[in-house]
Amino acid sequence: MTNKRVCLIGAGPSGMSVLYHLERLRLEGAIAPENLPEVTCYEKQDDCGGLWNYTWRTGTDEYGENVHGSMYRSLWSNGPKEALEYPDYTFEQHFGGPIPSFPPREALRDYLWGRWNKYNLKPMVTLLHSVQSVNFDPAKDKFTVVVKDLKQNKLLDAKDFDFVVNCSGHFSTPNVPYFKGIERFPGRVMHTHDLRSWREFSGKRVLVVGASYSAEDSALQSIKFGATSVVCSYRSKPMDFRWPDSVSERPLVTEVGGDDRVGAGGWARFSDGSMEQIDYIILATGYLHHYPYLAEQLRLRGPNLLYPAGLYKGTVWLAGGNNRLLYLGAQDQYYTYTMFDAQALWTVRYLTGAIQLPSSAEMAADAKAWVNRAALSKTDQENIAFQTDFVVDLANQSNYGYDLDVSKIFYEWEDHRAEDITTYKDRQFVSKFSGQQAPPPGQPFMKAIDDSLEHFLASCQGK
Ligand code: FAD
Ligand code: NA7
Repeated sequence: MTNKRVCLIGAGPSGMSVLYHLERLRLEGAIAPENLPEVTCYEKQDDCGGLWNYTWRTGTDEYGENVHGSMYRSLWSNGPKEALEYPDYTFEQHFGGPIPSFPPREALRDYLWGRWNKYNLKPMVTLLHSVQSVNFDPAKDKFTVVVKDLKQNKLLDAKDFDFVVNCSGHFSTPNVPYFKGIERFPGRVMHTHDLRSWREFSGKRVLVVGASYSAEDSALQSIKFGATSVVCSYRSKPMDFRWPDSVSERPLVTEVGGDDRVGAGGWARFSDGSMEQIDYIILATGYLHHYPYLAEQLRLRGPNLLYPAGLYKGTVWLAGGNNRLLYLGAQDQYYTYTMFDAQALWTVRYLTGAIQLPSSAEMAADAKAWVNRAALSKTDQENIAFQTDFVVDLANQSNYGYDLDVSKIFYEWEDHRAEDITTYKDRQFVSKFSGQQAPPPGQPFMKAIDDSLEHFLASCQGK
């Protein structure tokens, strides 16, 4: 009997956690050789890191692939680092001392790499290879995967796999709604996926559509970089933070327009009948589950939810009944790195035969119970409690070895956000795993411009 062959798609935090646990357990001798799967990890970018790799590119890349990156310059963590910290690799271990609770993107990327380098994972990833199609062949009882070598601009011969583990992320294909008149709007219209710098908003009046994390950050970053005003337009409910005076909220935009003459501005009308003069439109309207390379019957669809339907343990794709396609990180996210990590260890245990699946009926019932509970979960507190239970359940099932419940940190973080949305990233938390109290940041978030790791570390040491 040959060992199971696994196709792992994507080397962001989720995919790398799969490689991490597999290698860790292999080195610990915890997997019998006959149960050790043969994993091929394809990553279309030129490095591991997923969304945490910054790119200046937008649209398509040099190989004609859709640009994966949705992160912009000046991105500081939106949750406290203590809520995403790996218990077996703390920030203190990585940086050799305490750092503030809300690091910039480069610092978080550096931290991820520190953990991956423990097991020298990068050589296990086939970079610059984009998965083009995944089909399940019932006759062979295998997935057939076609991959493109981007550097050679060449489709490789199809390969057969027993399992596919999809870790391609779901904050990369923008959800772009239409608003009446938008094709005649005289200013720039962009989705947050394509945002790279905030400097162009200096001196401008900005409309932000959306009422979630990207909308919040767009409003604050625009103001931070000199926008004169920001109007946020919500579909369901306002964010309702204590905004600076230059930020306001309106119900849904119904029409936009303006004057085509050079230099003339635009306007937006809202469902309450009010109007605002605006120069730029930022669509902070979220992302689509979009897996065009997966065969129709294997594709997860739908909105960004805490528990997408049809996934046992939020992970095993139930439709079709072969249970050998897995999705990691497909959830809406409070927990991030540790949630992916618990999911990854669960996946590794399943791939190596340590976890056995129950019957199809039991799996469907289990998934449905989570879906039903998620539907009843409305407030931030309920959502955090829901995801905590989800993560802890995965961790318990996979014998993770640490209690990943950091709900108290999340509740406190929500309180800080409600107190003052402009200062919550200046607050400090205590690490559950190192016991370390974070120091205050070198500069408050609303004043910090240089987002480089070098500057961040220097400013920590200056404290
Ligand atoms: P991703 O990071 O998206 O990685 C997926 C990988 O799959 C990519 O490397 C991609 O190139 C690859 N891939 C995709 N398709 C293919 C293909 N066909 N073939 C081969 N490879 C493919 N989380 C936080 O914890 N804190 C934050 O502050 C935070 N800020 C965020 C800000 C923004 C603007 C966004 C969009 C997200 C943010 N997140 C944040 C959440 C983020 O989703 C997770 O932190 C994390 O990156 C998800 O990891 P992942 O591996 O599941 O997906
Ligand atoms: P989210 O959290 O999925 O939020 C999307 C927002 O966009 C949400 O407020 C939606 O309103 C709104 N939306 C979606 N479609 C429309 C239309 N048609 N009209 C108006 N508003 C709309 O995405 P984010 O980008 O904020 O965050 C994703 C990740 O990136 C997150 O993990 C962060 O860490 C960064 P709704 O409330 O559903 O009515």
